[in-house]
Amino acid sequence: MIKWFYSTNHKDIGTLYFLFGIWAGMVGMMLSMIIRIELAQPGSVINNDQAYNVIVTSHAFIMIFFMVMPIMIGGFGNWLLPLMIGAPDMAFPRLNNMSFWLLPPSLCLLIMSSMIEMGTGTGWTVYPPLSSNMAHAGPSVDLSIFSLHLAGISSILGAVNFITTVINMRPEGMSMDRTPLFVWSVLITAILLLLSLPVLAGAITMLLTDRNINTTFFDPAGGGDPILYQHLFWFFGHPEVYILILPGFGLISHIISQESGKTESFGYIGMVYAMMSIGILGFVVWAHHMFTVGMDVDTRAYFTSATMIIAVPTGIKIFSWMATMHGVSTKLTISMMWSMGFVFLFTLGGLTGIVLSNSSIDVILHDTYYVVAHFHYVLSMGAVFAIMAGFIQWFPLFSGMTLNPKWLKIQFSVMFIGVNLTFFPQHFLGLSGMPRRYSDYPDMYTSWNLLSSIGSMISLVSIIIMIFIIWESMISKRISLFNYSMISSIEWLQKTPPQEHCYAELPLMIK
Ligand code: HAS
Ligand code: CU
Repeated sequence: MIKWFYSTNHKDIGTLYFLFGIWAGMVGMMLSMIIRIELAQPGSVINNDQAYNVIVTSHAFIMIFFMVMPIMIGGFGNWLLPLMIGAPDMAFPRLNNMSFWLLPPSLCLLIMSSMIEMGTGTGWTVYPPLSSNMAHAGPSVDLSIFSLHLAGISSILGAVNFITTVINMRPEGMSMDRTPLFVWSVLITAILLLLSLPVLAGAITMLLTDRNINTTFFDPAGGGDPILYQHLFWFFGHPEVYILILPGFGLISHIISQESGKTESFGYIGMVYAMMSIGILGFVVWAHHMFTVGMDVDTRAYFTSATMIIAVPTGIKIFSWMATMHGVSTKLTISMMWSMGFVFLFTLGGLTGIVLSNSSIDVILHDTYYVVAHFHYVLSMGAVFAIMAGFIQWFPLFSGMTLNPKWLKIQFSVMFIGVNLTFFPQHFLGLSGMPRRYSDYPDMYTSWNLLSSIGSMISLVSIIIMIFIIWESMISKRISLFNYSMISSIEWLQKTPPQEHCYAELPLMIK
């Protein structure tokens, strides 16, 4: 156990990322349950609007930076990428260890920021003047900024490591056009991280000096401009949403082609070019988050058109996945159920994104629950479904054990119902004008909010079932056949009596 702390092995570090991400995911989920309890009916439960905003902010930060990114890039990336290119490890193993260990202190800073004084109630966008020292006096926002600094350094170092690994450590004969799609997806994600995070770092550092040493980058009183912050934030923020989904695209491609009994995804080269186009286009559409700041009509027309063009490469991906599934008669496995759920619900979320990209419509829908519904369809049902699919697909590799397939099917059904019941009604709330980031609402919004809260309880139950399924696989000692095939594990099995096949030794034997 203790060796994991200083291990430089990509599998150990991948496992650390998984444990960290799962823990953060549970914290993030608890925060979301507080949100849904507050919004289950009109009136107040928390009785403190600043506290409500702090919870919303922490929920977003934890889910984005401490759940999805660590699991997808840190967990799956570290575990699978070196194996897929046949490399013995990552290019810089000790840097890899450092990338991980920057995250716990970063999470500590974030949690501390919510526990002291007034907390950070700014939303994950941290817009000034709300985040400036007038509306948010005290050290909370400063701690959140430091938290982002650390998480940002962690991601930049990780990105450098992945890019170097993919470029330098492929075997002879594996040209880039033969490199697996998941490896491509992580490479493109890493480039996006490397180009976008420094811009966020700049923006929040300018905010830090505005708050503490009287600069006025974002303060008109000294010649600054708060809109500048929004441009800098979204120049990072939009590529960030593709950072959250691209590794998921990679995982889904592998699962669909594997479970369809095909050697490769339909349209492999098209898939690579689609991911590259999404990555490049992701940098030129940022102002679709700012249609309400008073842009001139030409700029709005440009950002609307540029944004819509992303539907083309994304559509190529959706239809290629469907073509890969086409014409096969195989058993519907659990990871395939999650993958099909992903393709269906991600498309739904993508289509509402196209609706929002129309600037004249967005002026109406901006900051309403329609936006919340959109991004939870692409994240809670896109990114999270991809994580569930990948976790179930590769659990035997990661742990050496097997999960109970019947319970996994029940768990999938419960979660599928839960998340849709939570987020589908939010489209209606948004269309009828309910704003986001408020702790209360008029009576007319009660029904859909109650339904949404009931849905969130069902999702919570599904996550508890999942934790139980993982626990059950560990105590039941069902060693996966996958690991019998590994020489070290055969030796281990031969010299170990079956009653001692316990989970504690498994991480050691799958080296
Ligand atoms: Fe988004 C806001 C537009 C994809 C995440 N998005 C957000 C926020 C998050 C987020 C977190 O233009 C909120 C940020 C905040 O806190 O304020 N988004 C899009 C578009 C796409 C898109 C056009 N988003 C994502 C992904 C995310 C994500 C992926 C994370 C994983 N999003 C927006 C806009 C806003 C926004 C506005 C600002 C709203 C506001 O007011 O604040 C595209 O990448 C989606 C492409 C995918 C598809 C589906 C598959 C394609 C097919 C091809 C045929 C479809 C066609 C379209 C030709 C389109 C099947 C036809 C159109 C019809 C309606 C029929
Ligand atoms: Cu965007």
